[in-house]
Amino acid sequence: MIVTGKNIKRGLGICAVTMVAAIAGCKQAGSGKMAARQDSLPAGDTIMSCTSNLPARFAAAASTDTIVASGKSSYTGMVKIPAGDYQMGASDKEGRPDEYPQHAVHVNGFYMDATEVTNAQFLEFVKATGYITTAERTPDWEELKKQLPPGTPKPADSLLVAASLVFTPPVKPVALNDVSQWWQWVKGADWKHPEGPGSNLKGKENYPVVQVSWDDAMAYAKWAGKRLPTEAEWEWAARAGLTNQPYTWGNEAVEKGQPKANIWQGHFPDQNTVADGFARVAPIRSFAANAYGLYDMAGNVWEWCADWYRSDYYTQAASKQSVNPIGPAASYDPDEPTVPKRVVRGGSFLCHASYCASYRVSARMKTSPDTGLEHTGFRCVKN
Ligand SMILES: [Ca+2]
Repeated sequence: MIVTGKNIKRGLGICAVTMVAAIAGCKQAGSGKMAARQDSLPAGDTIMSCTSNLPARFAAAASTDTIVASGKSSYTGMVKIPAGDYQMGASDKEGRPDEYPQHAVHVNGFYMDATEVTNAQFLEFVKATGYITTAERTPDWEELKKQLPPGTPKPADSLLVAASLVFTPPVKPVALNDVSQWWQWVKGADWKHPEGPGSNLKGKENYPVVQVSWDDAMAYAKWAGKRLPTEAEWEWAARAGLTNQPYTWGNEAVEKGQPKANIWQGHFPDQNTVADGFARVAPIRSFAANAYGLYDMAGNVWEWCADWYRSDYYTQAASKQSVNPIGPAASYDPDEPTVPKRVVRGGSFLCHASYCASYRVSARMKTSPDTGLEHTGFRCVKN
């Protein structure tokens, strides 16, 4: 049975008090196969957006105010991305509605980290600054309720704890409109314990740091003397000089030939054949770089961008010349209007063709800036 939005909420009880954060790996209603599924549902049933019905995400506010640039900023590990003009957005019919219309963008040249920021790099930052990430802080209800619809009751104290979202695959097929079937709010999950308190970073120095919020990524970037890429820079870099190709490597289907990226193979989210060698996060540089020398611009972990997310931003952007666009002035996600969100790009190890094709260069997703997830990290850029 397809679970409706109504009984999902009932089933989750207090855990659905907030439905903050975004999940990667989702096909929004209104496009592709999800639209087809929607059409086949009995009247009254609704495919919910991938950003709804996530287990409670009670984040604490972080601040970068106390972070000071290390003064050791370098271009080591970065590659030069040339200036150029391109058509931003989906050029084919595979995109979600927010990838249209394609529109002309000019981007100045910049440097970009060749890889996602690693646990070793993030550790260096934490050691130097004493920074405590969002997921390690106890949430403040007074702050939290500002993001929630008016009248939302205070959740149980047992839920207002330092925690983060961990991928917890179900043992059998589940309705793909209910991300709470594979995401769990886990006390003690944070960047040092990405899969929960029983996990650690031993041997994972060269893995991308995950369970970091947008605020955490901004703090790191400030310390490193860098910044987060704009969404336009990110897509330009992912396209790597190719024109209107769907993937960072060109147009060959993702599952054809040699593994091209760390994604999901098999049946999502209950069966992963691990044909690409990785069930969860993979070490950086495990797959071929794109033509600019950038690794993992598709799959592995989602990457935070600087921009606010607006579902209709491309409609606005198409009406004027876009030179080094920095995104909309404010966020608006019609799926969760009370929750401001930032853009994430690139897809993750949870992306699968049947459900999410966010390893496509134009795919956009949105996540509230205080959210940490096991499949979300970042890389930096520098002028
Ligand atoms: Ca994989």
